Amino acid sequence: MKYELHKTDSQSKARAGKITTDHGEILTPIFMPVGTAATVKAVHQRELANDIKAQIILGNTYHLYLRPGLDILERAGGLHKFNGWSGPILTDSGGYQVFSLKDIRKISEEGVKFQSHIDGSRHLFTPENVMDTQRTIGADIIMAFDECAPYPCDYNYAKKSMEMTHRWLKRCIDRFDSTEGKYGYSQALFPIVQGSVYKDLRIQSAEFIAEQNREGNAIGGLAVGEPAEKMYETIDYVNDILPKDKPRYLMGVGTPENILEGIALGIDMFDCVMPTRNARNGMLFTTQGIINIRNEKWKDDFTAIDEALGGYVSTFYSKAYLRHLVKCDEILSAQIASVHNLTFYLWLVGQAREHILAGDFLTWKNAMVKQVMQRL
Ligand code: PRF
Repeated sequence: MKYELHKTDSQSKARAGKITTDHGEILTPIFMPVGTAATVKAVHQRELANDIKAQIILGNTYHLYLRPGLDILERAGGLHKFNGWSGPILTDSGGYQVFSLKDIRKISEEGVKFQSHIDGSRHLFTPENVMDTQRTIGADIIMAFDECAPYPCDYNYAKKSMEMTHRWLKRCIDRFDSTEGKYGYSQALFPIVQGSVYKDLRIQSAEFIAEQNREGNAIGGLAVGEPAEKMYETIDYVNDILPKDKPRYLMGVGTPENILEGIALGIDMFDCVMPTRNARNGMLFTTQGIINIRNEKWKDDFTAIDEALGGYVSTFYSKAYLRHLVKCDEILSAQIASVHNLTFYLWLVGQAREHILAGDFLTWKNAMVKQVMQRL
């Protein structure tokens, strides 16, 4: 994997760059659609590539390990071959997913023992076996095994948790560097900054992560319930420490506003279930603002979902028709809304990139936050 920094904005910390993987190039800043179980829910690969113009998608180690399981993924020749997405893929390590199992997991120095949410079977994730699992899944970018501390979290817990995440990172690196990809292309390992909302811990963590000198770095443990201002403040000083010549990934974020503010603070990569999950609940993000398509006011609005956005589903289908499908619980509603929301998210980061290159990012960003976050 290679990262080229094309331009840093003069009025903010926003950056435009390019990541090159063995499965293709990613122009940054970028949003990565979430494909937890080897599918971006309700979206075909052809739509992802041609309509949404996704450049990289995400998969989850936890879910893929449980189903279809490593034997099937290895026999398929890895996740790209299995699901037919031939572009870059990133897998999250399962750190975050197993911690959300709360009552059915136990954390120790060794790793995390947990019970499957599907059949209650017992499993152990360790930094070592999570590296092996991500080798088998075969993502281009794989994530270190970390603990995402809950919010709120007392200082002592946050400190112990961060220190364990650092020790786990060393174990991840040892295992990763002593193994190879199974399918003939290279993989990169990104470490994750933790430290909850405590400035001294975050600085210590960012310094430790930067020292490891991996191909890219991530910030975890944010967007877990803390106020947005706290999140921005944290990103700001962490990014001052993370190397400039490597991509920075803010995990699990967020709303269009969070993404634009994150870009302004020097983040290059984002992922979030919001565009797809909210789509399935009837919430649409558009170039003009946010729509709850279930609302009575759209019942006879025969205009396109989002004329200004362009793209097939957003201009072909009307708001009234989509509202009708949603009210009838038709599965096509989930498809249309998911493709639309993802098209919007990819458009937003693409526009951000163009404005960084053009030199007017900050004024564009401030106007765009207001425009796209208003409720219609
Ligand atoms: N760690 C990992 N994945 C994550 C997070 C984290 O802290 C978050 C936090 N927003 C989302 N996804 N491994």
